[in-house]
Amino acid sequence: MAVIAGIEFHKVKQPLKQPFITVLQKVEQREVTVVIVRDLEGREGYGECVAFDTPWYTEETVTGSRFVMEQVLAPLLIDEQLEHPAEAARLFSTVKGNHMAKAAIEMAVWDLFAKRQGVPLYEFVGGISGSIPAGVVVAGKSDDLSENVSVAIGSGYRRIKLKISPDSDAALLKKLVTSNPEISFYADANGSFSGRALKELLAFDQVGFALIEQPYGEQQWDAHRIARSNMATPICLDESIHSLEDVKRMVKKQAGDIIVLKMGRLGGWTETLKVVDFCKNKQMEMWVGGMIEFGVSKAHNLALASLPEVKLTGDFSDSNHFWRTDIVSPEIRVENGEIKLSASPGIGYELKV
Ligand code: OSB
Ligand code: MG
Repeated sequence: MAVIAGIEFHKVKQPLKQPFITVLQKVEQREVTVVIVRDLEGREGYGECVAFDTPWYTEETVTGSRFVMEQVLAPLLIDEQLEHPAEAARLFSTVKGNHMAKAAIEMAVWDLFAKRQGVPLYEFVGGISGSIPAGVVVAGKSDDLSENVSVAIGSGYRRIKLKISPDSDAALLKKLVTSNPEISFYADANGSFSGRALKELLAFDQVGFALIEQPYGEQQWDAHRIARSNMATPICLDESIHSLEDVKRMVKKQAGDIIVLKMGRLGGWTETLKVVDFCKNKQMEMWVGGMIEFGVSKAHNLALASLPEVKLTGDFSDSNHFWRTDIVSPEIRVENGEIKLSASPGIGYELKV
């Protein structure tokens, strides 16, 4: 039983080391809100809200989510006695949408509970100790692609996600994939094939990608079903999946083979664990997706990836991939293509904000 005695919000804003360019947006700087919850004994739990400045990935924004967290969600949680962190999600259930705002506060509550028990968060959620395989995203123009892929391989990554669009050069990608047979390449289209002929997507079926993520728009279940039935490459959904209900819809509509877990998009640990359970029963593969986030969100994601049901390699890059200095200590390090889970209680990283 824990009483949530205090909730604090901190703005974190940093330029990226290099602009992150996709069909959706050019991200040059990143602002997030770090959430700290406190119990009566003064213990702290940490969360991170991964909404972007403008609604280009989901409807939420940094400003809007800060308002919802401070003015709407925090009052629902403050002074409440919780037996289990999932009760935070129940307290928030009267508030529509705003998944990233909810997820951030819920993350902090889960971290707090793990710390109260004196166990690492990965253990608290049922994960396995050890290391999480690292994966990096290579975005940007095709001229730099081979060079960026070589750098990633040199840094130890064995899974590389490439951003693709109908303008990508399938022949060049195929050369890149076939010349690096030890690397698992994912493709992420971020919905950019929406409104295009199936033929344009089929050109990428021969590349040798382990999966293709979100070729069409969020709601384009039929387009995804048709693509899936015509392709050898597994279809993986990211933007389409906001809840367990969406995962059920994907299965019913036969619109995808694999899902990307993102706690912000799904609304927090509680919903995400339900999704993991459902996918496990359906024998559906999952992996944990990144949000150009800082170390707090990344540490929660590492705990999520430690679950035995999560078998595919996620977006887990080194702190210094995006940032000059991360907000956690120690920083998150990729060594020999892996990130070692921290054995310290909770998320296992100290906060530097
Ligand atoms: O589509 O997976 C995506 C970043 C922001 C928003 C959406 C996506 C991404 C990424 C970056 O691909 C992954 C990372 O942070 O490593
Ligand atoms: Mg994606």
